[in-house]
Amino acid sequence: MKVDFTAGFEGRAPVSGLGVLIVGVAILFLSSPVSAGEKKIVYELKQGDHWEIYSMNTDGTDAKRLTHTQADNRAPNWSPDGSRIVFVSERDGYKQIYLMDEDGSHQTNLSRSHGQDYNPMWSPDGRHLAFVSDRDGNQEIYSAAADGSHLNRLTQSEARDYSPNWSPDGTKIAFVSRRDDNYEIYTMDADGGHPVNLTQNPAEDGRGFHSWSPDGTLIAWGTDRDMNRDGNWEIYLMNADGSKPRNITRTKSDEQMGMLVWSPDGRQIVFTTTRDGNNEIYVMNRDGSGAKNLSRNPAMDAQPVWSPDGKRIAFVSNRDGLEDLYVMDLNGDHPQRLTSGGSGVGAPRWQP
Ligand SMILES: [Ca+2]
Ligand SMILES: [Ca+2]
Ligand SMILES: [Ca+2]
Repeated sequence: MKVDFTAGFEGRAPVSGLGVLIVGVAILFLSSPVSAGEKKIVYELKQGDHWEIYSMNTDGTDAKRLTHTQADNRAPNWSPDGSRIVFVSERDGYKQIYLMDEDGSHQTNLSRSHGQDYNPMWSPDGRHLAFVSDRDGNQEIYSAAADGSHLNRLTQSEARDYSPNWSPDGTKIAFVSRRDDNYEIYTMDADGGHPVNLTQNPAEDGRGFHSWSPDGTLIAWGTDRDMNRDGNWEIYLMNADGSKPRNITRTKSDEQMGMLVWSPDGRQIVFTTTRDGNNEIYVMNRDGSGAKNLSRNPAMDAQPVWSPDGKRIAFVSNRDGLEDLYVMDLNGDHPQRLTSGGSGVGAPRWQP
């Protein structure tokens, strides 16, 4: 009999007894210090006409509301050490980058502009944030230290520059721009130097998503460059310097693909696709082989994120009528609903 101690440990209230104590101690020894202990999921929940940010345990217990404004608070994401949460708040009348501690305390406006500031991304060391702002007239990428100091404009083009993504070693930022008249993926140094067009193709590259592999050697992205071949979007992979672009999905179905997330060990990619007639969550090996439908449900299944141990996936679905948050095993088994009662839910992020 296969027993998943980790799921049992995280998913149930503590039970007294020597056996449980021994198992608990064994788990503490078997786990890395980072993954030991109870993790949380942070997410956005729509209440009435606006969104607030909540956190809860990964079994759905102990849901806590962290923001209390009558304006939208959205897109939460954990600092790499799991102690703070960045999010986008409209409490000041326009989108601003806010930070708070894990328990919702010390909510502060980091971006402090009169433009729209959004899409905050933590640097891997947690010391900086990159984000998008239109404060200077069009979309540019900025960075700031996590205390709001050292604001730095990183891009300088009349076109849209957006979707910043730090390389895992923190030295570069990948982003999408239309500066060369169509959507391309670029990288630049973390201080904005040396922008390089990696894709150089008349198709729309990275308009939907792009993502570094955890080891920093590869970038996966969505593109329609095969429209003339079979008329649909594909996921491509290239080396981090732009060399060797290759189509790893190679499907013929007329599908929409939404989101792409690497597994923590970098061996697999989870993505969403409509290839089976409705939005489903798929996993594949990083060379595109072994593609498998995990959600297997005629309802909308979207916004997948991996647990830090790579064993489970949190996602959003309306399979029970309303949008709710779910977790399932990596093979798609044991889907469990975690939320209920909101008029919308999104942006789940697992605590590192
Ligand atoms: Ca620009
Ligand atoms: Ca292009
Ligand atoms: Ca589905």
